[in-house]
Amino acid sequence: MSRVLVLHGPNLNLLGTREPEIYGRTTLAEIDARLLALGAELGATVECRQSNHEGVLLDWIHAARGTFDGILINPGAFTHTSLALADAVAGVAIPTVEVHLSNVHAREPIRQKSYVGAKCVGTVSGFGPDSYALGLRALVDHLSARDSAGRGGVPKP
Ligand code: CA2
Repeated sequence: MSRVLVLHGPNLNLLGTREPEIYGRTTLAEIDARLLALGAELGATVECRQSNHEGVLLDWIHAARGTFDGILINPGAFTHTSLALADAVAGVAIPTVEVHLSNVHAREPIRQKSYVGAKCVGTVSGFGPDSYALGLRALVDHLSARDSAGRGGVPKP
């Protein structure tokens, strides 16, 4: 059973309450509940946390070593600014999938650069709350493919 840590970055606690035209009406609590249910379906344990503080997110990523097999992260605006988060993801070497509610590639040029995404297995962007569900499926699939390759199975390309 894979253990997945879900991290939500700054301002995502406001989801469903402000700017619904960009970020929709689904609350963070609803996204978390959906991820917990999907995790159970996929045979993964899921723990969700949100912080507005870069250092707290860094500490959680560091402490994930030995406790979590994978990380699903929406780094919020830190996506586009934080070399520190990118270094942490690379440093702990825990497979990480980046997700975004909006299609960051269709937005302002500054949002089209992701420092964190460059250190991730992959990114899902633009599907609203479904980005998280798709990202969780991809992460769990990646972890089980990696495990079976470790046991002598055929690795995915
Ligand atoms: O599309 C995403 O998921 C983002 O990570 C959301 C970030 C943004 O800075 C990234 O470029 C893309 C912003 C999250 C702010 O969330 C709010 C939710 C409701 C009201 C205000 C902000």
